[in-house]
Amino acid sequence: MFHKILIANRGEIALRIIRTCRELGIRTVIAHSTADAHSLPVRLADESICVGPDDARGSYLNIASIISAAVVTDSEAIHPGYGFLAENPAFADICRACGLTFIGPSPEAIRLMGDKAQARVIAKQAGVPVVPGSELPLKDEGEAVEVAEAAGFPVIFKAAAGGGGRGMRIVRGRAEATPAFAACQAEAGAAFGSSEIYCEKFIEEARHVEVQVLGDKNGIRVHLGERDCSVQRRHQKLIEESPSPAVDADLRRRMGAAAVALASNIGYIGAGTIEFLLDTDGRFYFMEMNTRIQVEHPVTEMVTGIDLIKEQIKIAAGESLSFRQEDIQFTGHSIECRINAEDPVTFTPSPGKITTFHLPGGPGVRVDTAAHPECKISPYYDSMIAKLITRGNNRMEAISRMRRSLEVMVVEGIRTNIPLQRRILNDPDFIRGNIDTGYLERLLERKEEAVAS
Ligand code: MV4
Repeated sequence: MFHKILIANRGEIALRIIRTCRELGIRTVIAHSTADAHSLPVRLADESICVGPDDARGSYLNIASIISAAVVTDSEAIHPGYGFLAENPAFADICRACGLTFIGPSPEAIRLMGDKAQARVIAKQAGVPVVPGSELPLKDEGEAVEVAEAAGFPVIFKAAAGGGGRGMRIVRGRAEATPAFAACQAEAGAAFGSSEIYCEKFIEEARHVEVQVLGDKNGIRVHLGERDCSVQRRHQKLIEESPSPAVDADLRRRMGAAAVALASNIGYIGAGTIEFLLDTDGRFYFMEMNTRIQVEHPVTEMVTGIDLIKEQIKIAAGESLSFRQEDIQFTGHSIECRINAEDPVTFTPSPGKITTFHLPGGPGVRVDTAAHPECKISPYYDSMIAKLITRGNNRMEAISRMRRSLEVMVVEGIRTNIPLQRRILNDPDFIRGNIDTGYLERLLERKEEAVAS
């Protein structure tokens, strides 16, 4: 096992990694920006090292600075958390070249799954259902129209180097296809440095359901069930839960087997997530694979009892998985609400100093946050300030615990989306589990029920 790990991240995930390292008896070094010099992760890690200025490009994304920090602190491994360098194959390559263990999959696996068009081909080869569409990146407008017509409108054009909803265009008819293709291609080129585009049939009213997998060096691979992430706005997830209200034991087994088949096909080692679309007829289709730990990993931990960060670290250290698929039991239900520093109506970021910060507690309540009273929420980073996670013996108990938690959570000094989360948790459609990727947009259209602050 490692003696010392450098954490190349900030906020709640940095704290989350520190906590598991303490349990494992591993020393931690937090690499931080000047803006985070007084943050909780800096105070709680065993060591800290400043890697650059407030702007993430000079610090959390600064590969040379982070590698140097790991070397001078004698760290053996780097945990990238999520975002920043977590899915940067060049960074994983450099870690390897410098004799540092990147706590994550191989650079080859990151690179392979980072090309979303390539990932589709690999999924198909592994026998995993994919949405009808193009097998290779589209050459030109002519081919785009051809493939779109074969798939049947509506279709969606996606940037091969995109992902997570970036660089996508929904196309409802033939007339829109040519201009949409050109616009999508230009956007992709400017945003990702690759203008490769692929096409899929657009699945309406789908749910976003993703499967957590783990793989070790011996080729043992398991799935840890699914998370339903359908409550999102502009591809920003607001609420995640496990299990999905739309997935029964049989579908879980089939989706889990598909996810494991894909992971096995690429010899995947580490923690990963396979995203699927689940249509209204209960059919599922591969969308993309995320080769990192995800924000919403706690709901999986709450229903499986498995510490995913601990497993990531053990796998990276070369240890074998200590359990098999049949050992994994799913018990109860867990929900996560992301608490963001933003206006609950306009969604504009709301940085500033938190004056009052009161957290809920009691049975089945977990809060992952690095925020605290008197802390400053910086404008330089993501607006998520806390994750409120509840667990119950069933979905309704998890909802009740989330409702009572949201009722007593107080954040003053900045605006937050807590009022919006309260509204969702009291919405009859959400309570029924009647959610799809268009759910939140529809709720926000219903202006008559103003968000109660
Ligand atoms: C889709 C889709 C429907 N059909 N692909 C969004 C995130 C990225 N992983 C892929 N995404 C989607 N891909 C096909 N073929 C629906 C989404 C999608 C979505 C689309 C429009 C508006 C909101 C959405 C929310 C989640 C997923």
